[in-house]
Amino acid sequence: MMGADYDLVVRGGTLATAAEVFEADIGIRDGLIAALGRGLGRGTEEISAKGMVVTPGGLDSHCHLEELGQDGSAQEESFASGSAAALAGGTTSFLCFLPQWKGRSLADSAPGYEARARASRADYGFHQIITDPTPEVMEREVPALVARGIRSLKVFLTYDPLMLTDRQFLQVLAAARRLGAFVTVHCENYDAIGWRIEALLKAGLTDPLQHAWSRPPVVEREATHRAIALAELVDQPIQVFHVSCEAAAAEIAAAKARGLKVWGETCPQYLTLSHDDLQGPDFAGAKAVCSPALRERAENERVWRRIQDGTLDVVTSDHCGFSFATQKRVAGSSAYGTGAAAARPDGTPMFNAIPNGVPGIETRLPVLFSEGVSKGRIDLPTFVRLSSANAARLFGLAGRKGSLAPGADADLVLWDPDAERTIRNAGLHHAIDYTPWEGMAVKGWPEVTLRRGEVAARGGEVLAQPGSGRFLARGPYDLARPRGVVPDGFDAAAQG
Ligand code: DUC
Ligand code: ZN
Ligand code: ZN
Repeated sequence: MMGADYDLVVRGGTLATAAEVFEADIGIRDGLIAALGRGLGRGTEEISAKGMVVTPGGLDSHCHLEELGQDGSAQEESFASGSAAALAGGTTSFLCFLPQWKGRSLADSAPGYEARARASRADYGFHQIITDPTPEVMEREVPALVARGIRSLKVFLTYDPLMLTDRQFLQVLAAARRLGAFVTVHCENYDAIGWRIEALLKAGLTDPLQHAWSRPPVVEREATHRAIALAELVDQPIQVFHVSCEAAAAEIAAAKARGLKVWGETCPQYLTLSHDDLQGPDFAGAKAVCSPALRERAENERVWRRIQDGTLDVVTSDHCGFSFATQKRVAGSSAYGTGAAAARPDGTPMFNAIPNGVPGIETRLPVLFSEGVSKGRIDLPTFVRLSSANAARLFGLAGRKGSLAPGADADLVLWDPDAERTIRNAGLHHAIDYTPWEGMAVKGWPEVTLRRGEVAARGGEVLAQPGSGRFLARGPYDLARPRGVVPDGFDAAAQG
């Protein structure tokens, strides 16, 4: 008897790529997609995808897992738990963050972090956060990192322990340009936030809702405008992270219209949650404190429109989990906050000392599929671009991730487009004690997730073992190259 043609055939699904939707089988060999077509030959194993939509596995290019604080302590969400949640939610790879702390080298800022990441069940890579761009860091450590395939830098324009001045930001942009690295930016105006916080506290306004009042859209718009202008000055491609509002998105749209290499990211929280979620009994609003802050309800639809018109290219989770019982209710328990450990008489933190972040690595794609595809706001190719394909292009993983073409990693998700579920924290795999989407009804569910040709999750059960994820080293790629347009023809970045 003849041997099988493939290790695995996923048969009879409706395939969705970044460009089109069509019926085909997928033949998989050695963890890679080997062939697409109707009536493919036999596989040693076969999975029926009849009635299912098959997309590339999700690439979550922005999440915080087991991140190390200044004191070396790690975030509660481990690589093992966070990656289990990712796979159950249809995400097969992610990019997370190596921190740097001011006054320290990169090597001293995150000892052992890469070893911790080896426990991941999903494929993973890193962005390097830069908070202190000394010549030693930028001229010795960052080039070595880039050579090892860590080819993107993240900078913050706010948060005391993290923020860069404009001059430092320019230095990072210039170094990235010389190295062919990509830069991602958290855009909020540090001084404006500090000034508003002081005034709110003086007025005795300390509830979680005032987190949003302390950093309204204009604060994000200003920093987005500034980040884009400085990137234009240096001629360095950037992505603006977690766009929460029309005002900031409009800055990105204007930059794109002028031909700049500027891309935008948003997250499900800015598409579905609002000021309403920052209020509620028993300090529940703290669960939805993240930065940029949630906006008024009407803003959700404006952000959807910026997805529809192509301004926003990627939807990530910005998963940054702090359990309600142990962290959200504990003042100043993370660098992602803007206050000292200031507590109110009942022991809950002032709004500015609540750790910023929401957990969403598992719910990212079900929420996007349901609110986007099932409700008719986006089509399937747009879903694929937002959930994996565009991130793969932006971060040097095109051809490997976010693609259903032969030669790509066989990372696939089989969606039941008609499945109706209710999101419950009890059913999620992350380590956090709540989800901001508790009780949300969704239509469309990732029933089976394949990672490099293996069933990694099925029906809510995670099968991939800790340590089975692979590090994604990223080489040079065109999208990260500058345009070659500098003011007066003088390339300041090239001077070192
Ligand atoms: N915003 C968050 O809400 N959490 C992590 C970091 C960030 O920028
Ligand atoms: Zn950020
Ligand atoms: Zn983040």
